[in-house]
Amino acid sequence: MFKLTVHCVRLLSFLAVSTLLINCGSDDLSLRGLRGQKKSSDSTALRTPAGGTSTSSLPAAKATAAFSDIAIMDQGDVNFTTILSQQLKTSNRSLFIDMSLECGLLTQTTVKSKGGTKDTSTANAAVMVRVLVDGKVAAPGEVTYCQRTQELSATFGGILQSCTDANADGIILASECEFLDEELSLLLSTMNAGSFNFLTDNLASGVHTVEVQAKIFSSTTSQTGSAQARGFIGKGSVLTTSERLAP
Ligand SMILES: [Ca+2]
Repeated sequence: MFKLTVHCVRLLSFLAVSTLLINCGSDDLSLRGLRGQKKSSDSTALRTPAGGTSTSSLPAAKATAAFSDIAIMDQGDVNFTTILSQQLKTSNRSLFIDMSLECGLLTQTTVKSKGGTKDTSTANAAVMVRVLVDGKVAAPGEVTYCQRTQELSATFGGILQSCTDANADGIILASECEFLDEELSLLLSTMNAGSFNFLTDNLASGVHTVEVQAKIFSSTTSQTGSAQARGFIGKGSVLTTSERLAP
């Protein structure tokens, strides 16, 4: 029987001013066999540090798993923030951490142009993940789970509004006509799931803390038009296994 703790972390920062980390609490629940995972006699245990579990009471285990329903939405940047955390007691020196995450991007660009002037807008968004084991970054370091750069350019003549013979010479030139910008917009929003394997070795025997951290980066540029970029994180799961590496 696998003993799991599912904990829910929501990170809300809609206003791009500050981020608020809300721990939605943890509930112990038992799962009879994690889908796709081999059963073994090793107990699978998960404890959240916030739960105040005494590390001395943590049983030795070969694997631990955690699931989370995270919602990060931000107009600007979110620095590395812990989205999943677990502890594992092991005598092996190496930990393999398999982190799976739903990763979403929204990029929107609008260009406006008249009189043959080129206008360009760009939007760039990315979600990066890293894993800390006992506070140290596990290999291979920072990994990009999703990233997009969107650039939109246009050179328009403009929309003719009205013409007047301003200098009363009986001839109406283009310079005596009023044009409004022609406009073009493109919005892309995608969500994908991906996973990556992280590794740390040369650990001492004992209890180790694994923290998964995510970061959202976005940047935009525009001239006459406008642009926006956001990153999203959906559901995540992390499976940590303790193994003895071949020499
Ligand atoms: Ca004229």
